[in-house]
Amino acid sequence: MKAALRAQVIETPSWGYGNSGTRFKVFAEPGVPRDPFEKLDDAAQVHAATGAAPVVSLHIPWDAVGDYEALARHAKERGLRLGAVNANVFQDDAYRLGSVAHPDPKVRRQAVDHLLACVDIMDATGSRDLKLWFADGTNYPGQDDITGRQDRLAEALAEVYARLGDQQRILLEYKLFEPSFYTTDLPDWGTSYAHCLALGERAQVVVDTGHHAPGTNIEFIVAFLLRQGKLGGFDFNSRFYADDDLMAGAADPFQLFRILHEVAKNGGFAAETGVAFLLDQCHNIEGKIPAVIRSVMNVQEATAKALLVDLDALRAAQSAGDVLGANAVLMDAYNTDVRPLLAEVREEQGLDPDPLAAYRASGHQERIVAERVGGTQAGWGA
Ligand code: LRH
Ligand code: MN
Repeated sequence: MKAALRAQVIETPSWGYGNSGTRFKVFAEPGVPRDPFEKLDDAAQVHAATGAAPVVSLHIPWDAVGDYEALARHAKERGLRLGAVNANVFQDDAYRLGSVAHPDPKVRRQAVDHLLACVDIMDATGSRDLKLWFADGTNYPGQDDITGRQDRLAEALAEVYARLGDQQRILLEYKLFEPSFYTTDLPDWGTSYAHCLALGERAQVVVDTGHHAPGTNIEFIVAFLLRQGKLGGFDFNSRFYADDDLMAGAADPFQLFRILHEVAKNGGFAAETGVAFLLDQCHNIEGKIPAVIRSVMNVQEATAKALLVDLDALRAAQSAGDVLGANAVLMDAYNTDVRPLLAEVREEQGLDPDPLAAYRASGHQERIVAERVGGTQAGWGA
C-alpha cells in the first residue's frame, strides 16, 4: 500500500496555474505565471511539496512556445516531465458551428491540422497522450444533422489516429453539454467508447468527473471501461451542479473514493494499465498553487482509503449476499482517517508531512508576487 502511494503519479494542468474562471468573471491573482516556463516553476512546487505530481499537461495554444524541446528541458531540470497535450479547437472564431464536425470542410481541415500539429508537439515534448475534447454540437433542433456530424467526427479522428507514433495514444473526452446546449457530438462515455473502438487500441476514453448529468454513477462507467481495457484516464475535479471544475474531492470526496475503489479493484493503478490521473480544474477565487496541492492531497487520501478496502472480506460478503456486510467493508475503509499514514509516507520520502505547510514555508508565493510584475498573466483566453 505504501509503495502504491509512493508510486502515485498525478498530472497537474498547466491552465490550473493561470487565470481561469467563469463566463461571468475571471479573477486575476498577483504572481500568476506569464508563460509556460513559469507555469512549470509553479508545478515544480506542487511536486516538491507532495512528491506525487511529477507530470504537467499542456494546452495548445495556451502553452504555445517557440521551442518545445526547451520547455521539456525546463521541466526536466525541475524534476518534472510534460504529459498530455490538450488540443484546443473551441476558441477560434471559425469554430462557431463546430470544429471537426463543422458543416464546412475548410473549417474541418483547419481543426484537423491543429490536432496534427499537437502530435508534432508531442514528438518534441516526448508526450504519450493527445487529449481531445470537442465543444462541437448544436444549440437548436434541426440546426445540423446528428449522424452527419458523427461521420465528420469519425473521419477527423481516423486521420489523426493514423498520424500517431507507436507509443502515442488518443484520449477522447466526452461532456454532456456546454458550450453546446442541444446536442453535443461527444456527450457521453458510450459515444466516446464507440469512437475509440472504431479507431483502435491506442484510442481510449477520458472520464472528466464534471462532465455527467447529475446523479450519474461515474464509478460504474469507470468499472465498465476498465473491464473493456478502454479507460485511458481521468480529468479529476469536483462539482455541486455542472462542470464547476472545483478542486478534486472537495465537493464529493465519497464519490472520488468510490471511483478510486473501482480503479484499485480492477487493476487501474498498475502502470501497465496505463490510466492517466489528471487534474482539470479552474481556480478562480482560491490561491492556485495551494489549490493544486490540496487537490493532489485529496486524490492521495481517496486513493489510500480505496487501497484499504479489504477485498477478500468484500467478496465474501458479496457472494454470501450479505448486503449490509458488504457495504460495511467499504464504509470502514472510507471512514478510516488515512492522513497519519500519508504523513508517514511523506516523511519516509524525506518530505514535510504537511504539503501545504511546506509550500508556505518555501517562500515561493512571496517570491513570485514580487518578481512576476509586468507582462501579461497567463489565462485561458476565453
Ligand atoms: C472541457 C475541459 C477539457 C479541457 C478544458 C480545459 O470542459 O474539461 O478537458 O480542454 O476543460
Ligand atoms: Mn476536462
